[in-house]
Amino acid sequence: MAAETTRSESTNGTGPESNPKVALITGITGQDGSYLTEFLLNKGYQVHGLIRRSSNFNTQRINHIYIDPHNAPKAQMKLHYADLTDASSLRRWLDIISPDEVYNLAAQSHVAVSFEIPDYTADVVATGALRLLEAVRSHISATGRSHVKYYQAGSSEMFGSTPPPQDETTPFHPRSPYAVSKVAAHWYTVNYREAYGIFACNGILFNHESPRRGENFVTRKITRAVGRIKVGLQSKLFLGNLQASRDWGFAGDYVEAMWMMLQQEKPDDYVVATEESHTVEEFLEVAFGYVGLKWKDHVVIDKRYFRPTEVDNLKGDSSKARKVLEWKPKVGFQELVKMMVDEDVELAKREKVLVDAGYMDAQQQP
Ligand code: NDP
Ligand code: GDR
Repeated sequence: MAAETTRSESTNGTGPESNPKVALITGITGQDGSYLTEFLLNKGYQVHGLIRRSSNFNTQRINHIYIDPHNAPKAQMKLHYADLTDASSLRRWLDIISPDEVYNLAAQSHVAVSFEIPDYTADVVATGALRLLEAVRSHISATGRSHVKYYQAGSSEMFGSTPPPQDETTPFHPRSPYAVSKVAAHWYTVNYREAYGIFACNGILFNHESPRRGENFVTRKITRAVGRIKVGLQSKLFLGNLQASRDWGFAGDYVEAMWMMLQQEKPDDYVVATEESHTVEEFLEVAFGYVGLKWKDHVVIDKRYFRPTEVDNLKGDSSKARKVLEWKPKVGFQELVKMMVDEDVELAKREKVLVDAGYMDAQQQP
């Protein structure tokens, strides 16, 4: 991808003559950010993404849609440096970009890691959402742009130990620093809606996966291992609790629901889920079975992957989203697992070429 100066210097806040809608996305480099960007570009939006500084490029998931504004001044996706821990950067970009819709997807999103770095997780996930809401509020107050809409990436983790099925009325009982922080972000969003009349919505999304899922979430960890075991690059897969149940959908379907929430007449909160739940063990069965392997020959339980407090069973009731938004998932569980395995077998084959040519160690993962 192009040099960093290109990204931070690229914005003048003016759209092309056709006057497209303008979206601002935090967390654009993540799984959901990449699918949401593709979705909004297809709808004709101009998309601005806030990315954080990293010593390595962190834009792999959006490289395929990035056009250097030096080459194409009207490139419809632009990237800018900011951070949810830096309030001034959020307000500055809001003023420069003047978005119609703001999607707050940025997070330290790994539940287990949140037990290791709780302060940081709270700072980004809870206070970060507050900083962005406050930036939106003060931007509206200074400019009168009261039509700006805000989406908050809420999570089924907020339900924690409350038994399924979980819907918008289910009490929260969060079980990790990450989940507690998401509960705070949820209520900040409700409060800014009630106190200032901001069009702010909480999407309470259940787990959603894809071939772009981070490699240390359990689904992708499994499908990466299946690919590598299939081509002979790996033999063991170390996992924690196999009995946890999750309502797993496809990320591509879920970003559509985010957008739909912001197209309604009134702001509200919605659960987004497939309404089907499977254990990690069932995921293993389908993923290994699909390529003719037996998971029990390869999986080793490692206590280090157990969490101090676990969320045992999540299964959403998304009746409200299905009725009001007319949203429903298109990709089912089996199809999702197969899609991820197919992509990861291809990825492993490419790794194998590098290993066989002596360019990569089999233990290494690019
Ligand atoms: P990812 O972990 O894939 O992406 C997180 C994004 O946040 C990345 O772009 C990351 O940047 C960015 N980020 C992290 N810290 C900061 C920071 N301090 N300042 C600015 N940006 C930061 O998450 P997903 O795409 O899977 O999820 C999107 C959102 O939805 C998250 O808020 C997540 O908590 C929430 N969610 C996800 C669900 C799921 O199943 N995927 C379900 C429910 C909610 P970088 O690339 O540099 O790391
Ligand atoms: P989750 O996703 O915690 O639901 O959060 P994750 O894939 O990390 O865990 C799902 C379940 O699998 C069990 N598990 C393991 N998990 C990981 N990561 N690694 C392992 O080796 C392993 N072995 C077993 C876990 O204990 C857990 O029960 C995701 C994130 O995307 C959040 O940001 C989001 O809010 C929620 O989904 C909804």
